[in-house]
Amino acid sequence: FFTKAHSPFPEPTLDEKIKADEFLSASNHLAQFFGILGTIFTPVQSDIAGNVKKLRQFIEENPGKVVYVNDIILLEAGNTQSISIDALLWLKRALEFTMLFIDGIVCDTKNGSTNEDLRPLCLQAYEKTLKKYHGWMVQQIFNLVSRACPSRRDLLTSLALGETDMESTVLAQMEEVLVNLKKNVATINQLYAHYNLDTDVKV
Ligand code: EIS
Repeated sequence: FFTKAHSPFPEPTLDEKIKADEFLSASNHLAQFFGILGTIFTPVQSDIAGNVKKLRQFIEENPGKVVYVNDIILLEAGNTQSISIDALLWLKRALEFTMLFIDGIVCDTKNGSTNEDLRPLCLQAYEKTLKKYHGWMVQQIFNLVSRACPSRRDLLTSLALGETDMESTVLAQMEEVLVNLKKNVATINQLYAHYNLDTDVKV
């Protein structure tokens, strides 16, 4: 699932710009990660795909103006009700959650502290990222849904798309994806901080 052939996250340019098209394709691909986790997670996949769709729409409506994700912010920073700024913010948060969850799996493997039960990593990632933006109701839903988190073994098998004996390959691919994913998230965080666009309004 995490192979190179599947739209990788772009390496930011030297002046920290992120190619919009590649970023959105990679985000859409990563959204499918939740479909792989199980059908109960399809709403998550749809939420992320919805963010990507809104951003693609914005790019279409501004022909020739958006090459980089940064351009979306530059064009919309003054608009207090920008759909695109909201969509990118939620997309970034979902990516950040996914990134920490995957990072947890990779780190535990390296430290020799693997656990078949991935729910603790899922909850840790949640607490560091999405929780503060979720009201009571959504937190309860998350808590419920997180119980359906697959075991480490099942997850790695699903990510190998049915092939056997792929565990170390899949883990190496996860680690590879994390490199640019982390850079992309960091760059978007800097942009939101710089233009003071982050909000802690809860859903
Ligand atoms: C954002 O979603 C949109 O993304 C954004 C805009 O519409 C904005 C509104 O200001 O909201 O509510 C979403 C949030 N997204 C905010 C949560 C979606 C997750 C799906 C929740 C599951 C629903 C199940 C329904 C069941 C109903 C039962 C009812 C019983 C009575 C391994 C475990 C992993 C678990 C989950 C990981 C979560 C990832 C991330 C989601 C991001 C999020 O928090 S916009 O859209 O701007 O494009 O218009």
